[in-house]
Amino acid sequence: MAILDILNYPDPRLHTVAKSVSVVDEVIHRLIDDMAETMYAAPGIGLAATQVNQHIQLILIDTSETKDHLQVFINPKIISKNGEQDYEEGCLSVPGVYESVTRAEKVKVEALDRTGKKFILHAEGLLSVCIQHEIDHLLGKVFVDYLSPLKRNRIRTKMIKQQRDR
Ligand code: GNR
Ligand code: NI
Repeated sequence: MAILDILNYPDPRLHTVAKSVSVVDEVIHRLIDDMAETMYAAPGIGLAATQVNQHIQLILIDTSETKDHLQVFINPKIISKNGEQDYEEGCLSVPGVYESVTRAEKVKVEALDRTGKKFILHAEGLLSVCIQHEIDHLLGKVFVDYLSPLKRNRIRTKMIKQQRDR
């Protein structure tokens, strides 16, 4: 396994739209293993392939306390959503920034698991927030895109300075 580099905002590659996965083969399995190691090491509760510069529809999530409930979503699609919730979000690609974002309260998601089998999941609370945050990455969207242009520009400047001074 290997720890992969995570793209940092405002890297333009974070705005790439991911392609769907046609076959769940050993190449995908290798990427899943490396992304899992990367996510747990960060540490984060989710990771989208976009963040490690792999532009395919693959996301990993583990919102468990014990960090032993890895959930893999290939070609995830939100088939229904309802309600609203505000959550203070963070992102491994925007380190040190936490801002409130309004999203759906509950989502119903259809995806393939790591064996290529289709499943449907009903999520609410943090898991629902995380699924929506990760699917946004696959669409080339980062949570700061929901903030005002003023806030977003302040974050952009802060990130550029942070990366320059590292
Ligand atoms: O680790 C993460 N924590 C988090 C907290 C609130 C809302 C969303 C997230 S996802 C984030 C990991 C990440 O950047 N995934 O793309
Ligand atoms: Ni993120």
